[in-house]
Amino acid sequence: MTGADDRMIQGKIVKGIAGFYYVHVVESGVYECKAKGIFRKDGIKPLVGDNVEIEILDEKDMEGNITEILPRKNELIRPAVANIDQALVVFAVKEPDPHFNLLDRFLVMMESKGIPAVLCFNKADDGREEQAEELRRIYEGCGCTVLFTSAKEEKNIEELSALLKGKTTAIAGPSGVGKSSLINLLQDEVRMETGSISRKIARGKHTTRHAELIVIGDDSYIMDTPGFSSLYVNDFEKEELKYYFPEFAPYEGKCRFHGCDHIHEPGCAVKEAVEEGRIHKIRYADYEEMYRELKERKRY
Ligand SMILES: Nc1nc2c(ncn2[C@@H]2O[C@H](COP(=O)(O)OP(=O)(O)O)[C@@H](O)[C@H]2O)c(=O)[nH]1
Ligand SMILES: [Mg+2]
Ligand SMILES: [Zn+2]
Repeated sequence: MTGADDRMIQGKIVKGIAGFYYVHVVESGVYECKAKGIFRKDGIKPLVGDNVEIEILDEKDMEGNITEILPRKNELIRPAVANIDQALVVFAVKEPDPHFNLLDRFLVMMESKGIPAVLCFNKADDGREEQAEELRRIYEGCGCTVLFTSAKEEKNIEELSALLKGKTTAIAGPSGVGKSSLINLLQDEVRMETGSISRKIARGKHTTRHAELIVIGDDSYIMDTPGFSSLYVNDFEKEELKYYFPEFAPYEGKCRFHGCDHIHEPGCAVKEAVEEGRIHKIRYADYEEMYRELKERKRY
């Protein structure tokens, strides 16, 4: 088979439907591919997010066949997706007011899985500076980048785009906070830069029922999925929880009792910091609630 090698190219699976995989190749677009023989050969099923090698079968119709799945950096089960670099956690400054407990669960989940998070408060429209400032205070020690955007007024969209550049990002957050609006704006930036969108992707209208990566730049992808919307913190021990609150770190080892869980132990440096306003009381209250949940779980 002469010339077969130069028909092999690399891309990323952005969508999988009914036995077809849609593979995005930088500068070329999206190829509709089968994965003939891959399962038999490697014993694994391709996932959205997989970096793959494809053999082009028809350049004009953009059809190909996946011949190799490249090693995975990580793999999430729900939603089923591979190679997530970071999470973008989106809440609104108001309308709806942020649900702090849910927000903190997202952050804890990402921390516990070692996935870096960017926290984005959308709907930071003109006139909402005070609410935004309060949120900045609550989350200043949370260990992730905090960004304020307004999809409506197109504020800080370039900054957001810069944080997502070259990465595969899972977007998480409750409905109504503006996730789809932000994604649309990010896609507009791609359209303006490249003057085109991938035709195979453009065909269907977006549904968020399946894991699907949306191309927002040459090597930048974002995944919108409701699979992240309800969360139980349950796959670690209660003693571990404190390590997922980065603002507690400066006080670790300073409590009277070794192995203090910062709940009701006397002489607790974390509780003292909460009382003095060095750790925000909202973050601590959510810590307490999650801790109790993890403790209750033990009884069953
Ligand atoms: N005031 C304001 N409204 C916004 C903003 N972004 C989105 N919205 C509105 O909020 C509603 C929900 O937006 P949508 O993008 O569908 O949210 P999703 O459910 O998180 O995907 C829509 O009516 C949007 O027009 C914003 O920055 N400011
Ligand atoms: Mg949406
Ligand atoms: Zn303590």
